[in-house]
Amino acid sequence: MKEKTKAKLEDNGFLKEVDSQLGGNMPSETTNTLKKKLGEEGYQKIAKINNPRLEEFLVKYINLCTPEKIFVCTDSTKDLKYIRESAIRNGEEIKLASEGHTIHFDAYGDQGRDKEHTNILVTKGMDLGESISTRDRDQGYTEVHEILKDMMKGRELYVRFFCLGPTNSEFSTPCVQLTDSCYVAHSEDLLYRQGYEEFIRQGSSARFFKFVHSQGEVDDRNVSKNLDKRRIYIDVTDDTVYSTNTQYGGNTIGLKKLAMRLAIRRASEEGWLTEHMLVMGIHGPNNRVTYFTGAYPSMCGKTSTAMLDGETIVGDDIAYLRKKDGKVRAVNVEKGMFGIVQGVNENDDPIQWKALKSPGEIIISNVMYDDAGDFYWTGMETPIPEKGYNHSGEWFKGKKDAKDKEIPCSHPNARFTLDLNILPNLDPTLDDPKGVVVSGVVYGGRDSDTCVPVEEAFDWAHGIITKGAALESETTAATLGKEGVREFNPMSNLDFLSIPIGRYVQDNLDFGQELDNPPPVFSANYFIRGKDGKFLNEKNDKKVWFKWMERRVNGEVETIETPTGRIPKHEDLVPLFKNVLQHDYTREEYIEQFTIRIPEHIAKIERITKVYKTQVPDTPKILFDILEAQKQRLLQAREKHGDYITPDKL
Ligand code: SPV
Ligand code: MN
Repeated sequence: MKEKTKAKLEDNGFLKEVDSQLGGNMPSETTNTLKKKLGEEGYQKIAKINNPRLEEFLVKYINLCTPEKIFVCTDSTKDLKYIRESAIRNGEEIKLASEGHTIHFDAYGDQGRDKEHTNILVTKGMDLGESISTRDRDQGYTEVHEILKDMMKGRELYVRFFCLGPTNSEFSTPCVQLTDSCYVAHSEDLLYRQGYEEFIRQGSSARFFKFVHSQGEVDDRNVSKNLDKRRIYIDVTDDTVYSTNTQYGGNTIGLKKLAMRLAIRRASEEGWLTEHMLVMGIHGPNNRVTYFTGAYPSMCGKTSTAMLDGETIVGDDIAYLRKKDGKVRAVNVEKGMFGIVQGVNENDDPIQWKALKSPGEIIISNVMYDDAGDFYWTGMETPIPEKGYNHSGEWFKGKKDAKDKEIPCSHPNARFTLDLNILPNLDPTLDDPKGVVVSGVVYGGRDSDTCVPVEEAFDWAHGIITKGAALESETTAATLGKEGVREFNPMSNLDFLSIPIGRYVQDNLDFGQELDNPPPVFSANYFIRGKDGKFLNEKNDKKVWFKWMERRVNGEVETIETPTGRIPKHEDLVPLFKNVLQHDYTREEYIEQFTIRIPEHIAKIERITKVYKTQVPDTPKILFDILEAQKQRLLQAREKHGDYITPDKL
């Protein structure tokens, strides 16, 4: 790969030399094509970047997709305005009553990530294991290039430059996005740092990621028509991702989950980590701010955690982690939020609520709006009109789809897209090129019957294995398919892995090496239920868990040791519940929430061991050792105290 690139660069240098020997600046074929297709202004924008590989890429896809028009977007406000206005002009977004708010719809059935048609393209000998969805590169490449042929005919192509991570930083990864969707181009403005200048800064040696997206034919509602030809192919051999016949952000916004697959691989090669993690500052006593990262599967409370009232957000979805001077440093790969709307209400999510209810640049997708231009969603806890327009077209209460399924007012995976800079709780470190020092790492899943609400691991390896690599979660509407099925989801990152799981687990273990003090690792579970099936916690109890973890990593509270880790003491939680939530936290609540459930834990260890034994051939041996040791501790504790052990017994 590197050799190839070098050869290309040399070729180009050679051509330039020949040009000059011929007595002038005879333009190459690439230059000629670009000039012809982009016009002088567009061409000059590209020429300024001066990157032959970028130019070749552009020419290749312009020639293949044959757009009618091409707009090269720099970081200028004029160019960004053009994108925003085009989204309205061509109907991909509709203005709502509130200033700056627009609504976008995806086709019915295109409201989540399409796992089935999202594949990593692999060459011979590249075995990612059976849990990662792959396709033969030659076949996938050929298929998607056939789909892309003339796909932008009659349409405008937007060429966009962004940077993953802060600019001017070790973390910076330049990206180029080609898309014929203004909604995608506009969403990326809100979600990512502008990267045109970063491309110029990094010069012709830059390693950059490339994305080609076409929404394909659209119907009269401007939604993708040919969902059967929806394909998302990640070519890890060439740092390129193709996405066709879809609009849902998780399938189309190249820099989000598509880039994440490329970055996971790159991180693995270079010894750092790309994680499905929030980054946030927890505010302790005396203005102390302690930073945590947290990995949660989609729709399991990651954004609502990052947005906790009283704390500050660095990021809510994807983080890059690097080791620096014996410490872990993290950045938010993004600078915006693609958050879930469902369930956002004034009481539980005051900051999101206010953002959604105030003027400001926000794209809302797949909710319901009415003739007055107001919009509504399930779980907003204020009255919802009986009719309006939503992702199914004209909507009325009780409307059913072709499969006789009732269509809710908003889709459960309806999203809002905003720039974090409009939020009052934005942490000042967002764009710090060095990132923040991470003092704690949290893994959380949707687990109704096993893990306590919060628990610290014994050490880095124990945390990575029992809390990260053993993570399970019940499926949600973030992906197409059945909801509520318990699935193995290591580090909440399974959907995005582009390297074998065993190697990924080993990378995480290795990451803890050479650190002065690896950050403590915790598990969080917001979804534990009691015997009657009811949730044992309120939505906002997580505020207390984070305040407790902040105290803990600063050495201010003690713990009770259980077979699975270290849990808080009741006496430390009482004042936190009182101060943060004005709640008198009783001993009974504590006992029920923090009872160690031995049979469920043993069953979990057996499930996880089986998955690794049968599906992950390159599992590090230490994973089995750590799980087995945990099982033995559980069995011993059971001998002594029975199946369900209340914390007062320990
Ligand atoms: C997720 O599903 O984890 C998201 C939204 O953050 S998506 O862009 O679909 O990945
Ligand atoms: Mn996510």
